[in-house]
Amino acid sequence: LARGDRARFGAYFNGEVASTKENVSQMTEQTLERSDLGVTPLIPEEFAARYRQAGYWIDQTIPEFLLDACRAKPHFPALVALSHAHLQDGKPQQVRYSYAELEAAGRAAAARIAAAGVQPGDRVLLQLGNTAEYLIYLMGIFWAGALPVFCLPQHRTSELTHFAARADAAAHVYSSRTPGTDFTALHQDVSKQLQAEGLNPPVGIDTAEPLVPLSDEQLAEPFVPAVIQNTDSPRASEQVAFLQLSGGTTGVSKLIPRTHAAYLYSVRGSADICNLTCNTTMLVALPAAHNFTMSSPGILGAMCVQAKMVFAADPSPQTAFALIESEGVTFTALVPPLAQAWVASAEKRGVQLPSLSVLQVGGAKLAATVAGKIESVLGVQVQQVFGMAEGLVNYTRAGDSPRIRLHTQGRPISDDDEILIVDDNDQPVAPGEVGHLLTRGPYTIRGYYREENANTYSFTDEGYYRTGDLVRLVDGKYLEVVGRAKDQINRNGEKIAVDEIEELALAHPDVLDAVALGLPDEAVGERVCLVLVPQEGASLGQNPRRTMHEYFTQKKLAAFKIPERVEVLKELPTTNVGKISRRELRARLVEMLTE
Ligand code: OOB
Repeated sequence: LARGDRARFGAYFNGEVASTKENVSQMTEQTLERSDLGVTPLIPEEFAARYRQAGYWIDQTIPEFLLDACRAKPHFPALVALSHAHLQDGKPQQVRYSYAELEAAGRAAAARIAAAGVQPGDRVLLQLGNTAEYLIYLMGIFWAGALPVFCLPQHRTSELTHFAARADAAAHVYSSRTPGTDFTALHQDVSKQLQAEGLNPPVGIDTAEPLVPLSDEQLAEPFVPAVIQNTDSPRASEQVAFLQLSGGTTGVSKLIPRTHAAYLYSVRGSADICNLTCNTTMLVALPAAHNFTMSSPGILGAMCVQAKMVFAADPSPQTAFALIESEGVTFTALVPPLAQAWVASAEKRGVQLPSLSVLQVGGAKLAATVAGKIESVLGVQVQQVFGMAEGLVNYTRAGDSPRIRLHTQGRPISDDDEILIVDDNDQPVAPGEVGHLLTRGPYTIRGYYREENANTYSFTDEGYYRTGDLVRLVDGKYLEVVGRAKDQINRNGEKIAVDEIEELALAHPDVLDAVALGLPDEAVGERVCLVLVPQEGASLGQNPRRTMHEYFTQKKLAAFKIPERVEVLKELPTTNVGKISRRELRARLVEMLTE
């Protein structure tokens, strides 16, 4: 099937499997075979029925949600952000949109995306910073009936080629005015790479080119967002809406298929827990593409209640404090290292942020001491958020005691979020003991997109997701994250799979063995450190860090993943069963660093 046909026929992008009524109903009525999970990660019907019954899953798609959001209070302020399509003295200009204006811009973006050849059901790589175009094109992609794939602005050819190939992307949305990187060249490089692999390159859509505004007549016409024309499919709201990126532990990030109904349930639940209203002014300081920023409660949570969103071009205290003051920001979210930087800056400069009432912190473990300082120095209430792009999100609540607020990472959104804390043999640990967190629930996925192998070990037979986090239960329902069992580095809340770095390092001709580790760091939480054993007789030069930096840059890897510290050893420490001991290695390096 051609790309367009496949999209039209396949409820879950696999026309081959899902194109007949029998197949679709079979798929929804029983647990899928493992082999199908990679392509069609469905929730078994008995669970789906329960989630509908409980009112969690309502029959609304994200495109419908977005349209309703714009029309509920059309004259309310929706967005303040820099625009790459509106310049002032050659620089991005600050623009303001009401909800009605946002609808008009989103519809113009949808028209542009459709005119570029994107069809309902197609996947579109969205790769923008926190600009007005981010939200406008996000809406445009949904309203064109397509599925966004949330890339980060830092991603380079290595990552983008993988996502484009895996998702069979029809378009790549970027801005040629993003400072510091030539995105037109990046787009061309990705296209060239895909063509070399015999794949169709995505069409490029440059958001720095101004949109053609719709005429008053066009705006007055009834507008119905495009949908996949698939009469055989089950509820549109229970189909996949977009692909989010996983942090990954094995190789390059996996794609996370999130469905409309399940995702919107988490959005409504989050907006409710966080007490968002149309009087909220939310500062969007973290990268917009993150699941945290998108839905916890984030951009979609703000839209859910017609709050005002203010996009910060960067999350530095300088930029953010000025916006908080000028726009009267009441609510925002950060990762722990940034929260710490805000506290330090506010302390030093004697800054007060009187309008701000809640600072959410998540994406990595927040130290209780820092949590306390956020409250005492910034004069705001801290809200811890422990979530994952695969689903489950936990929050501390406004009424929680300081002990809970400062020392735990909260409790789940839903009463139907199932939590298991188990030992290495999947046996439940005693209450209060540390164990592996497994979870299943109304908005947690049952499998990654087209990852049959990974799905067999990332999910249990009962459909629980193995989070890779080590947690313990506090007061019977709160979770405290105490560590991590997965091989991942958490740098500024960005997740890096050690595997991806090690595999690339091993491909270097002078490298015999390689281990990537996260080393604790004040400024970013953890830094990527690479320990290398050179091939016999080979050397990695006078400055191995520089050698490897050049090598990884040449491999076109996102800069945040490139090791910031490289150590060369003659051999790696091993455990008594002969495996490389990461623990021992980490201890040795920490010791070296503090010497
Ligand atoms: C969020 O999502 P991801 O997919 O980038 O990363 C998920 C992982 C978790 O499994 C955990 O290892 C870590 O990030 N994490 C935390 C944490 N929040 C996330 N570890 C300790 N304490 C926390 N508060 O990071 C994400 C998604 C939605 C909302 C918030 C964060």
